[in-house]
Amino acid sequence: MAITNSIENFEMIINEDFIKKANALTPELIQTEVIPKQIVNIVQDEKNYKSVFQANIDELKNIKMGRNDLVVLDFGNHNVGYVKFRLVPVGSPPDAPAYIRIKFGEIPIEIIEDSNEYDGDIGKGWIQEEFIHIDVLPAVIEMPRRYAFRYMEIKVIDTSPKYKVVLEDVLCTAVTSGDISKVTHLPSDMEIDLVEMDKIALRTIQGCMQKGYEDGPKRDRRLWIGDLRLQAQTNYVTFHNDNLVKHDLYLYAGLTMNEGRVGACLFTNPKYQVDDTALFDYSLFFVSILYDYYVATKDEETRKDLSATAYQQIELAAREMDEDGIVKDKETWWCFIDWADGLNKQAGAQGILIYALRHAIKLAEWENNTEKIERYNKYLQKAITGAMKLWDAEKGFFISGSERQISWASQVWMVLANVFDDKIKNAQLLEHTIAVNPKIRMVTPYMYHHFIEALVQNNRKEEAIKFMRSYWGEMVKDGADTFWELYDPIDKNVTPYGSKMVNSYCHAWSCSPSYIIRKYLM
Ligand code: RAM
Repeated sequence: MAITNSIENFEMIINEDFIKKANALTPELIQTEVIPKQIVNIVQDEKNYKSVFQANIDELKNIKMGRNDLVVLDFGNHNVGYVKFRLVPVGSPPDAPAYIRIKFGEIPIEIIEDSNEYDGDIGKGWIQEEFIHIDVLPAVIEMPRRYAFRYMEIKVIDTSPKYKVVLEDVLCTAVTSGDISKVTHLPSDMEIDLVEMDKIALRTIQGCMQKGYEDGPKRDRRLWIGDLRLQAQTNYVTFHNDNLVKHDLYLYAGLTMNEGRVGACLFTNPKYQVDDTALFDYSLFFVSILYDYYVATKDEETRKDLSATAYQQIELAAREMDEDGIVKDKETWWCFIDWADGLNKQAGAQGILIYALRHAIKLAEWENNTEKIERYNKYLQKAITGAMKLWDAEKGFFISGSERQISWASQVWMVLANVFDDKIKNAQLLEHTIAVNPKIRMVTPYMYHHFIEALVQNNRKEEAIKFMRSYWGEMVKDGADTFWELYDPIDKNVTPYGSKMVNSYCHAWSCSPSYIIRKYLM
């Protein structure tokens, strides 16, 4: 499904002071030079595409390529950066341009997929593939974009019958604003598979740490606030780049849309621009991100600057409750929650409103704002009453929407919102969900993150670890170097975009194992 809905009569409201503060916080990127480690073949086994060793990288100089020859280079792990190489002719003087195709893949299958077959809903331009004519040889080719990849394939479409080409000096300048030296080592008694998951999660968030917290360095390469919340939480226990969170918070508050609503995502190039998409849950998460940021940093100035923006998100969301305190459902793509097909968002949205209200009350308490404390407590009581109207005591589940849908996501968010205010009941609901396994399941690591956190917070650590293993652990077994945007161990071809070719395989919201391990399991 493409994200197409825009808000009506969209306008952007700019707060220049906030933009100035964000600008001053824009990080310098750390650059690292990476060279390919080996030459590989991409092969298919029973269930997967994988790379197998073909030759040492030193062999590259001996590989003379003419029409339809190709070579796949393996950089050893996932990188985000700029690539250059030299193309040198061998044989007679080049009597025609060299014409080459270059593909970059985060995972092996991206090298195999044929972009001509792409028929997805979102822009084909996300596929990392370039066609280049080189008129004068030898030449240094500096690739035009920043790529996210482990594998690079160079295919010679043609040279001429009289000459071939050889590749030399292939180099990637990898970039990030995440300094790995700031991350502490896990205790030596941590189980080995959790250590491995943590390593992959760290690489995932590091790839997304650029001039802001991007959602994915391959796609969408922009700032999405739902992703930011998980990145920021993970950052506080790993990279400690709190200024990058602050930078993004000022940008979101500095570029709101109609009525001061925080947008779902932001563009930073060629200029700062809020997208014309608003999502109920994503706007509310501004409140929670500010709350988390203050808890982590005690930065009074930022809290004071940005609390008005947070309060406005509460006012806008509270309007969406009906007289019974239930968040009104809509037909449109009004709230995100998860990419699960057919998911009704009402109960999830109800939970998120309660979750954010609890944070807004804290923000109000920190500034002794009695008017706000009272007001938000009233909203909170109303929203909890509304939530309980969605409770189906007979079934033992929260229902959502006019069809009374029962999904995993609805239960998880009501638990995180602590509607019952009772850890035993919360845990029972989670266990009931696991036992019944409602057919509207979870398909993003983002939603799994919330499920795992709900388990840990309600004394179900062992269960949480078990699910981390059966989800992120499975991804590791399927060859993840960085964690993927979408993953369903039962349906490995899951994608909301009509084609897996544009799925992102290093995605911000998937970095949560490092957060869970470092916050709750140490
Ligand atoms: C997709 C991306 C992004 C997410 C939105 C809602 O476009 O995965 O990270 O936040 O959906």
